[in-house]
Amino acid sequence: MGRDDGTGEGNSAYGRTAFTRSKSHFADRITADGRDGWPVEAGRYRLVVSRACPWASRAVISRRLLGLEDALSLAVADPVQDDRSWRFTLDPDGRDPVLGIRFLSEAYDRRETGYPGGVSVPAVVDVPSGKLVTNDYQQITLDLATEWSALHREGAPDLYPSALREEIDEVAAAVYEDVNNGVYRAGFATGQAEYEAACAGVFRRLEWLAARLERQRYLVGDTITEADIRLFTTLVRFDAVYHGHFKCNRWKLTENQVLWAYARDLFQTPGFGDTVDFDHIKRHYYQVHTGINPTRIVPLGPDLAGWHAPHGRERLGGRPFGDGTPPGPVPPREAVPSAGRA
Ligand SMILES: N[C@@H](CCC(=O)N[C@@H](CS)C(=O)NCC(=O)O)C(=O)O
Repeated sequence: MGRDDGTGEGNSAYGRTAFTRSKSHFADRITADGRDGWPVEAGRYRLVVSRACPWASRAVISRRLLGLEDALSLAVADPVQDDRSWRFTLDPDGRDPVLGIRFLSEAYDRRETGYPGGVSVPAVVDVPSGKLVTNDYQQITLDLATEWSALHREGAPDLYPSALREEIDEVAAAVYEDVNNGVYRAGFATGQAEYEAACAGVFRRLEWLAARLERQRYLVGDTITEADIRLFTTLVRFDAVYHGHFKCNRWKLTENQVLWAYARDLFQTPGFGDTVDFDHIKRHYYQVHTGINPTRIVPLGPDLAGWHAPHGRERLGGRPFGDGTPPGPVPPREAVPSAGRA
């Protein structure tokens, strides 16, 4: 595949020294007032994701929880990129049926001719013009939660409640640095000391999170928020890819009683586990990062049956959806194939 540099980066910044993650290049926002030229509008935009990608999976979960499936359509890329990056090889004729393109890079090119940076998911594309609007993974979910409210389903939860924003931002920043991105810094370290610092940071922060979650069901307040979505997307990948492939192996998620129960609780909540494709996750990491897995062999484990075991966290109280309700079933066209389900 010729992608031996880690590739999880917008501009291939899996550098020779310390791993650094680039800022998203296209940061226009789709807003209720359309101030960047992109007003919220049902049916106008397409969310392009890989189910393998933790940053894209945040948006897939938020979209489900908020009931935006009909308003914002979804394109799922092949989990294994080629040297032209994300491609629509899962679709008939290898073309996204709505955008009519074979590679996500075509939407980037329509937005900026000769764009020299990398192509990344999540990406939101304007369907009429075929242009990329944003690949700003940090902002996309916040905007789905706040700017898209006119199109939310009835009973949609408030994933970014005004009164808790400061605390959510603070927890999310720590989770980003040490956990979401910490596993990548460990996995793509090119020196022993760099790896050890990143790996130790991952587990220090996970222990801090476990202490916090021992007495409260969710990370901030007593309902599911943006903070939980961001932690979940790393935890659900932990044993399948980060423990082995990224060498974050002090312990497995299943060995930490609190975090394992917390992750199972979310996994079993409609909108979380029903978006997860373990087949895409494993094939992407093990087959694409040939620098750290040159044989491209995908391991058979871990056993995924435990994700459905009772978690017992109801005893901590909490109201998963606050005054709202859980989302309905996954639309059949978006169901995760059985090969990827736990
Ligand atoms: N680094 C991205 C954040 C999202 C991201 O890293 N996505 C990964 C997938 S997990 C990606 O699309 N990488 C480009 C590639 O693998 O070709 C950005 O700067 O916007």
